[in-house]
Amino acid sequence: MIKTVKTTPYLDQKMGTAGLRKKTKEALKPNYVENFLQSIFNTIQNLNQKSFLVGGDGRYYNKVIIQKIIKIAIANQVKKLYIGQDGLVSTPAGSHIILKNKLDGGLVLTASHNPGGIDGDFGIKYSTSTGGQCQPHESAAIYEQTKTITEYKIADIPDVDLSELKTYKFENTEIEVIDPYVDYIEMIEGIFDFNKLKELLTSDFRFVFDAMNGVTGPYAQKIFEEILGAPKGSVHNAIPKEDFGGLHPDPNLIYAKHLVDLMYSDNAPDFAAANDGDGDRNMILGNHFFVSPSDCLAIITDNYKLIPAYKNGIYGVAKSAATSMAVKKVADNLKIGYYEVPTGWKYFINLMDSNRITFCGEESFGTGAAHIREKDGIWATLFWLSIVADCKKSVKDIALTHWQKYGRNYYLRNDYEGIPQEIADKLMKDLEDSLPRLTGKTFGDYTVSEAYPFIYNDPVDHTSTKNGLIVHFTDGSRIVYRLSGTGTNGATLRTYIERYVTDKLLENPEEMLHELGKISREISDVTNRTGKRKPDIIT
Ligand code: VG1
Ligand code: CO
Repeated sequence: MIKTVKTTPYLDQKMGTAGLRKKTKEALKPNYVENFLQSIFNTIQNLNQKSFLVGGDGRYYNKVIIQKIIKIAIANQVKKLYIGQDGLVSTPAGSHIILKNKLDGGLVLTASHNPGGIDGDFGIKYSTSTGGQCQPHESAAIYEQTKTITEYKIADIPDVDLSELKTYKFENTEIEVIDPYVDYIEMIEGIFDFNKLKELLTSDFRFVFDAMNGVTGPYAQKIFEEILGAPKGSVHNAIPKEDFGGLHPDPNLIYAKHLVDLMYSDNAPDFAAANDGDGDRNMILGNHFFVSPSDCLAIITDNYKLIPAYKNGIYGVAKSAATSMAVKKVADNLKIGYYEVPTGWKYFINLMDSNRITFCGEESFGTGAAHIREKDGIWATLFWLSIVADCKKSVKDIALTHWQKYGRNYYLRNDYEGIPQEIADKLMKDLEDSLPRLTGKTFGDYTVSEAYPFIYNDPVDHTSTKNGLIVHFTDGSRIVYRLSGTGTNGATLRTYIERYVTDKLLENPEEMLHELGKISREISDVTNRTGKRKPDIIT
């Protein structure tokens, strides 16, 4: 019943910012997924005592991969798999299930905000018992396995039915099909004041949640419509689809344009939120208003007292280096700890586990807290609704009041996509080498105060990680450069640009950052090297 299959390594199975992420067609190659899974199991001791969560965002090919996971886990004598019904589990719910049941880890099958389908992307996020994705040294060990693998083990059994909540036993492995919603909902109900939220959502307040045909649809319908009483149909694109209904399930101004258009129309609702494919990202919109993710983190932090779970105080707050400095102003004012980490949620985990932070966020539409070890789109939505319910102001007025108190960090991310890897690597290397010569240099109205590669020393395990190059200007403006670790098509250069002002609070960010955008190109020499005169995507 257990077979050992000979295989040869693929040499491209290094995990990026959030797990393994590739074109779906890569995953379809013979033994591609099998190699990766066996490589993970090869790095774990005593598998017969280990239990894992399995599920995903419902994208194309997940169902096939889940059956492979089951069979390879059985052959490797894993003690138990908890599998979300129909193969579904959101990234935040998965984190909670691992923590609640004290599991040894989990495999969440998602390429997150990347498109799905045969021509889209697939991905595997591998989490450990922390409830969050594995640390860099763990992914490095797995990568070593993938480079030398010669065989994998697989059980020869028929596919397991995942449509019913049932428990199976094969050899020494138990397979339990679990409800992927109930535990998460119970947990989230313990954080917020659901009575207050219900009052808001059953009033004439007009609310839309867009699940972008990803996995949060059923979670959102249960929470916002069934429990909190929002009108039926408030959750849009609510049914998880293998190709996300053709949507690019990335909740930003470009890929959620349909929602943005609605919120900027004459008939705009009061509030809208969108989530990405696996439910960890969020975008918050008000009537004719967009909340930038960096501001989202700052405003949430400033309002922590409104939420029952945090009213007695919070530990510090952390952001990725690329995220704007807005939250630092709040942290300084509240006199709480403040940390800056490399891009990727895994860097927040040690800070949460050591009670250094409660909230954290990234500019890439990620906000979250220490209730789990992943970012959480529904949590962010409920937090914003709680702020609205309490201060009875529009989303726009909430942001404006915040900027009047703290000033505004105008912020944009410019992405240059599909650059040949060697060109991108050379650009970054040359840019890094040029940083010492930048200090004191003037570009138009802006003078560089310091420029350096961002190096992070984790306060818990003291390993240094290099991620991104930072250029500071004397007026508080910043430009951060880094290469994406989630792209599946050549390299993507991300340029993060911000400018701090205390007046001119309601201007157009593209206008406010126009000159700095040009300076960012001058410094990186991107146009010369790639032929690109402007970014492919601005968010
Ligand atoms: C991007 C974002 C990063 C985020 C990561 C995973 O990574 O910039 O902030 O943590 O995606 O997001 P990169 O390396 O392409 O810049 V998701 O929603 O996978 O979990
Ligand atoms: Co995601």
